[in-house]
Amino acid sequence: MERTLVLIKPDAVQRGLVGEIISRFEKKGLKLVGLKMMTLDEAVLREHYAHLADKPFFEGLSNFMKSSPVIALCLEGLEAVDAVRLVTGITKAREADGGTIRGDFAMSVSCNVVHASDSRESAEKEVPRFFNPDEIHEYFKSEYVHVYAEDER
Ligand code: IDP
Ligand code: MG
Repeated sequence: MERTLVLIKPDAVQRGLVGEIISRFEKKGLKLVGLKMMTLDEAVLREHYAHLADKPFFEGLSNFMKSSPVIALCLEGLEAVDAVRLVTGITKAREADGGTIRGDFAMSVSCNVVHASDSRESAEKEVPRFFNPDEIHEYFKSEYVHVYAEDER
């Protein structure tokens, strides 16, 4: 099973959407294996958004991401990286499909309520960026019997 990183961003924390967002991922059938609230600093944001460091909006993005705590989630499931990105919706939230988290809860390209790893390679770097090994919990989830067919488990 694959693992991926989600950050519930400061706008969602401020707007009281944390429970709803976690619920969407749970209802999809993803397994929550890590969860914590954290306040991000400049160093982690520079690393996390290195691909955007030369963009004019980087400073604004960084200030936004530091403006309140975020909730970090590690989610596990079959092809979880792509499944979580689908549930998340596209970056420009006002154009994101209805039914996705960004499509249903956001209007902004910047304040788009969640971050989700965009590939397996990103997820493999991003999960350890936000979670120590002892903060990831391995456990049996009985629901898997119904979430997946036998040959998918
Ligand atoms: P993603 O979050 O959908 O993977 P990325 O291109 O990796 O999108 O951008 C990371 C984050 O940077 C976005 O989620 C958004 O918060 C912010 N961002 C991306 N493009 C813009 C922009 O054009 N203006 C302002 N903020 C942006
Ligand atoms: Mg991205």
